[in-house]
Amino acid sequence: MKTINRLMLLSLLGLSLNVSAQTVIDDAWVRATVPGQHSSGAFMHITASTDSKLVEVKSPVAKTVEIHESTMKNDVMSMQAVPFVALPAGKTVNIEPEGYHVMLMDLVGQVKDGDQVPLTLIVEDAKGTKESIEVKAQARALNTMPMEMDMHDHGAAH
Ligand SMILES: [Cu+2]
Repeated sequence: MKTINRLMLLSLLGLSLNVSAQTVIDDAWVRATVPGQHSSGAFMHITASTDSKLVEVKSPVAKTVEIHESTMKNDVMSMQAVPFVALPAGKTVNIEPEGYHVMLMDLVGQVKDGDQVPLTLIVEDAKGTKESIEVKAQARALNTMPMEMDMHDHGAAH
């Protein structure tokens, strides 16, 4: 009996050692920008096979890329940079404007509707092993006015 248990334990350990971390990215997209706009966001669904976290995102279209979390306080939406986004095993985590999102800052140029924006996601598993995932995110124009337009002073010319 003891021998069998030990063998089972060994085979279980062997199995878990052979399973490599695998993270699936679905529906990645980037908000298209208007000329002169400095920042945008990247959004996607992430499903990790083991408990992991998204620790870093890189993109050639932006000089700075941060992971942000949007929060609602007294009806005011604000956001701050966070060090990582937890990716529990088998659970799809939405990276979306209302929650965690990837902020593309200091854009090197306009992100036009239909552009394929390369993103590199760094995912770290519970053992600290880092996996680098390349994604092409499609740029999509939204019908809503970009945030920066709200800051124009329309009354100044009068
Ligand atoms: Cu943000």
